[in-house]
Amino acid sequence: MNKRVAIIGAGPSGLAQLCAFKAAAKKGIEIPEIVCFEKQSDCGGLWNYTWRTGVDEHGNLCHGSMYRFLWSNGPKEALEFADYSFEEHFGRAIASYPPRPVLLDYLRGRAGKYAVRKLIRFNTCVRDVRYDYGTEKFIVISRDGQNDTEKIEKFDYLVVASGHFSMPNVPYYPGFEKFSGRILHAHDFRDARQFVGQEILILGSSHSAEDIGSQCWKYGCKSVTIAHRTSPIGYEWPQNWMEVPALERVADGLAYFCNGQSKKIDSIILCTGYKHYFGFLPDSLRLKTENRLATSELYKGVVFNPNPAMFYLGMQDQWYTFNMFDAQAWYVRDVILGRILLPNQKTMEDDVEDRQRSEEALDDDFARIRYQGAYICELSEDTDCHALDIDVAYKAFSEWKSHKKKGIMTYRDHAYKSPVTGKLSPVHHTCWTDAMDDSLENYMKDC
Ligand code: FAD
Ligand code: NA7
Repeated sequence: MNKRVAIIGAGPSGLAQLCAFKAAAKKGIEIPEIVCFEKQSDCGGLWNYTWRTGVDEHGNLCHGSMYRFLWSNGPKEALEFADYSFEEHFGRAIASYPPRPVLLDYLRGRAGKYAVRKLIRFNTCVRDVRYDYGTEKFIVISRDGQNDTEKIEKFDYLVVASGHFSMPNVPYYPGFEKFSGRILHAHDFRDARQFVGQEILILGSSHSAEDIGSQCWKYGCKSVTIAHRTSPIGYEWPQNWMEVPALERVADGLAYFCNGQSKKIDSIILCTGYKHYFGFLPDSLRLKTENRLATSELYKGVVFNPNPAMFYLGMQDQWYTFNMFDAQAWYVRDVILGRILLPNQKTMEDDVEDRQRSEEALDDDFARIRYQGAYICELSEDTDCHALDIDVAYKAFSEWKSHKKKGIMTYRDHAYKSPVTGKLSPVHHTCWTDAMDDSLENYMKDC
């Protein structure tokens, strides 16, 4: 097979694609030539923490949106790789909400198991892609930031695995330009200790708002005020925490909300979500979708309908992550290998509409989690992707939800059953509110 495949990104999605091809090769199946472009100096995507904000060391947009002391915000049992348990990686069962370095180590361990590193060009940013309709090739222009060299290459298939939680959505509110405190987006939040003693205002009422607020609270900010545009998050928050309706304006160090209330504030953190952004793609190849479970334009959530030689991984809003990327990557691999034949254009477009209609009929998060679990199973059924016990993973999710309801600062102290080993994970040695050291070494201390 003398075809060439380009993969953009060596985060969890890109790594899944590399592992999928390697798994086929191990079975003696001939695979195409693969080049994975990664602009960072190592793999792991968002899990690869950087202190940088703005631009990276090579002048590219800084990818990282994760921060120090970030602990998994969902149970690890719900993202476990079916072919590589946490127990296999760490040599023993570990607690259910690992901090970021532990999950990064696990991800890299799986990449090591499949020996995919040599397929990745690190420090290499894809700057531009074009499609030549005559030769049916993708022309990929990349820059090696370390050697300051450019390459122009041709590929038969393109897999975009560049993530979609990196380009901040930054709204404006009157008075921002005169506010003397710090205004930053969650993308640039790096360390809660910068807000010790401060009264912070958070805009947004989703995952980032909840977690960054919790971080700031845990590390000693004076108060947290969360302003919601649509509806409050609604947990029972600690005393120095309040939820208020939408922000109207900021003036003289005070935030004014649309119910007439006002509050003194020192810093504003915009937890207002991210944009699907692909600065390296022309309009004809660029995915345009909302952050939702059933993305627009993608047959089976991965094949780009306007050009089915192109694929996108991990572009959905995510309950499941690592194991969903696996199901997607195995599916994409089999389309590229010709083991799965794509239907006609109309069927592919109808598939998107059907999925979106089904998503719109879901009425709560439990239904949404089940929907995404069913999607993983649907894709996996068409390939030899390792089967995941989705019911056990779902159970971890549903217990997680109820634990959060019982205590937003204590839910991480619980443990769940692994869908891979079937064993109940141990409880962590320290309660999350007291666990200030997020290092791998500390986490792995005797449980
Ligand atoms: P990413 O991890 O974003 O990786 C994309 C990769 O593509 C990066 O390495 C990037 O450098 C590279 N890239 C981008 N553009 C280019 C280019 N032009 N050229 C070359 N390389 C490029 N998920 C969970 O399961 N649990 C959690 O607790 C959790 N917490 C999160 C907390 C935060 C703050 C955020 C933002 C996300 C969190 N997530 C969490 C979700 C996260 O999106 C996934 O876990 C996962 O990282 C997505 O993998 P990905 O490979 O699709 O994208
Ligand atoms: P999400 O889940 O996309 O949420 C974005 C939030 O921002 C959501 O509550 C929005 O309110 C709110 N938002 C968006 N625009 C505005 C404006 N203009 N004003 C006020 N509020 C606004 O992003 P997250 O960062 O929380 O989560 C993304 C990932 O990062 C996730 O995987 C996490 O694990 C970490 P809405 O409800 O639409 O009114």
